[in-house]
Amino acid sequence: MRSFLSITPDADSALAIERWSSLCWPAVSRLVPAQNYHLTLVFLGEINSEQLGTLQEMLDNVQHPSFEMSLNEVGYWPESTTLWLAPGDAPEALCDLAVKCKSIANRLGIKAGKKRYHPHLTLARKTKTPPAMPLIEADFKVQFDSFQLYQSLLDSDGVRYKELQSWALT
Ligand code: 2AM
Repeated sequence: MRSFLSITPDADSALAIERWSSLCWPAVSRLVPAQNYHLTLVFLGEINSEQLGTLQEMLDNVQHPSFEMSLNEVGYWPESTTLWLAPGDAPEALCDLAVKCKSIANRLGIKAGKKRYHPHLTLARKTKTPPAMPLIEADFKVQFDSFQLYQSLLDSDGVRYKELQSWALT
């Protein structure tokens, strides 16, 4: 099962971001829909059912505070042709949570990669040309009170993320 841990904006924030994104990039055909918005904490890749059970038990013991974050920076990675929205200043609480999740993944034998953590919400993938920078500035203040384990599924409509479990940030 292909899976990842992430934080997810609440429905109102996600819709506001989606409205803004479709106003800024009306010509981009591959804009990610609001229901797929998330910021990955750690990408786990393929995990088996035994790893899944242990992972869930370990995550049950995570104690972490909730936090607010401003999503106010837009960028484009040419290598992955990804247009993204990110916190200009990532809160320590987010980075610490990502470290905790990565360390749990490592303890499970999942190689979570050595790349520097760049928290981001993907707005579009596989854009043919780099989209123009937005005319409307981004500044979305979002409160994160939980984090989630998702399964990534590929069906005829494209990629779909199924929430398997959510844990409260308190
Ligand atoms: P992305 O949004 O920049 O593509 C599910 O695929 C999530 O895990 C996405 O947010 C994706 O980031 C992230 N991710 C991180 N490493 C990945 C990898 N090696 N393969 C696929 N997705 C990865």
